[in-house]
Amino acid sequence: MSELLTGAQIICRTLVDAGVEVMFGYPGGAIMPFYDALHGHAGLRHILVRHEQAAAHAADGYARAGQRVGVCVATSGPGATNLVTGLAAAHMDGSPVVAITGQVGRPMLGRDAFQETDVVGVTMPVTKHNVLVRDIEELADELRAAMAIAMEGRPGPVLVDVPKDVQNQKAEYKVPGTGYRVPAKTPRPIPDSRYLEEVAQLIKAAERPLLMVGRGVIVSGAYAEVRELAERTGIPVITTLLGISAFPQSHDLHLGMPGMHGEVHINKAIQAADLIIGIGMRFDDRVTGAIATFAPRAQIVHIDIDAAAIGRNVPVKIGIAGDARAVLARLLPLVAARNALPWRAEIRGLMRPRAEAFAGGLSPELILSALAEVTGGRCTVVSDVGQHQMWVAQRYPFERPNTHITSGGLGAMGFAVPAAMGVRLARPTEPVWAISGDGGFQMNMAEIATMVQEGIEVKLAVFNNGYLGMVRQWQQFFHGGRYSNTPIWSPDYVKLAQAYGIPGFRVKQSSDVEDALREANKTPGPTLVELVIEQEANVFPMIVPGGSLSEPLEAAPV
Ligand SMILES: Cc1ncc(C[n+]2csc(CCOP(=O)(O)OP(=O)(O)O)c2C)c(N)n1
Repeated sequence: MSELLTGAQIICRTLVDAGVEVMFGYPGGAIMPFYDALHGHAGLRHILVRHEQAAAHAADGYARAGQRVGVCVATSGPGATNLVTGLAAAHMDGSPVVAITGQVGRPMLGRDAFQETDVVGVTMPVTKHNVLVRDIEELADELRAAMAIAMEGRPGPVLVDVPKDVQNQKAEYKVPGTGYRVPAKTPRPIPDSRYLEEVAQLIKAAERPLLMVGRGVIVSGAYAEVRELAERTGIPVITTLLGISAFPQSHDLHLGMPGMHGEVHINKAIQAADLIIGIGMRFDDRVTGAIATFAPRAQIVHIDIDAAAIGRNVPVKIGIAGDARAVLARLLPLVAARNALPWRAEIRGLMRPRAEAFAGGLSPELILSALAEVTGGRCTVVSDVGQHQMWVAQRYPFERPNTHITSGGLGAMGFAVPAAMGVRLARPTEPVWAISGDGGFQMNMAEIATMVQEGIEVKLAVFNNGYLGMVRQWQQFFHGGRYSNTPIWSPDYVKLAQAYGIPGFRVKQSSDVEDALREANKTPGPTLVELVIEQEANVFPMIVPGGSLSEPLEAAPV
């Protein structure tokens, strides 16, 4: 069965047929035929953002929360280049985003035409795959391939660039199955059982073993398998920044986050461990600190779907390239029950009271426990980048899978507000809180207008310390206290909320935190809470950049 459609209509049909329901975008000259085809199109909801960066982050949030492809759309030139940060964030964190960009017509390509940018060239390093579609006959298949590639293996962003004249051209729309070219898939090798046996032996023999889990566990849905492995062996579980919520925080075996802002006993445990099993994580520098001194006594087993990640940063004893859930399902029958009670007691002995950097005012501890209280833990927290992000990661009690979303790899300030819109659209019945600093919030706060126009109920919390806090902390510690360009002025956030027609609350006293968060949580529609926190509070503990996990700072250096 076939029918004659324009390229623009083919894009719409292909998206609908692939099950896409929502997309985030911004129109412009080179993508106008697509927007025309979208007009009144049943089944495709388009969210008009205020900046294309927000479209990419929102698609990313939607993809992470919904575990499906998130779609964003932009025009050529500035529209497409505005997507780049969002694509890079999705690329670093393995999120399946498909970007569709308009391009100047084919006869204009390479002529410095108005709003012509080689977006395939620009986005090459920040996408898994990208393509300029020159032939209308290939348009539907390229889009289908884009969606498959985005989801396949380690998920990631794919960009499809469509010249305006291709959008206007007519061709037969072939439904999948007629001429549909299945995208080339990398075959997933089944791990050799010899290696799995060896891993089981290492687990049996280890005296100080640790599990270190990352976002790969969330992507593959390996919660039950990780939990079974931990409970059967008594091995404590460390969750990386992106692995937070892959394992319940309150579980006896849960330790917390490692690395630059990991608790002292967690990093010391890593340094004392004789076996580390990393699952769905990358051993990136924020986790390892100085590689030369990382886990000096440990043999490392690394399980990750991305073969290129294995052995890239740390030498491994055994590397298994595969889906976390599939590998663990094959490993579990080989693993004998054991416990690690002496080791766990040793780790408990390394624990120490948290260095509380708050002389007065609102503490993040108080704010985050109040948030968990008022939401009954039934909420997804999307954090931005900076000190508040680390406080959320260290202190919010994440119990349910995949309820913590942040830009970990790229660390893109401005992520939280738009990403939270995508999360909310993927989880329309769950409270979604975007937690930002006053710096990151101001980067994409224009998206409040999108929320109002589209009725997207995101709850906004701004930790206002009057500084680009994390950079100020580094200046205090490592640059002689010279606060170069880190004091940052904010508008009156309550008035800002009013200007957008949403309720706004300002909290300065601890006694008001819970009431304000409760009110904001239960008031329908988007709401904003400004939390005025101590200006020069610091995140502790801290490993000096490039330093060893064995040498945490627990107070500002003098
Ligand atoms: C787009 C972008 N620009 C710059 C940075 C560098 N950076 C990392 S944290 C930070 C400060 C964040 O300040 P704020 O949003 O107020 O949060 P806080 O650290 O105070 O909680 C900066 C500038 C970044 N991560 N992303």
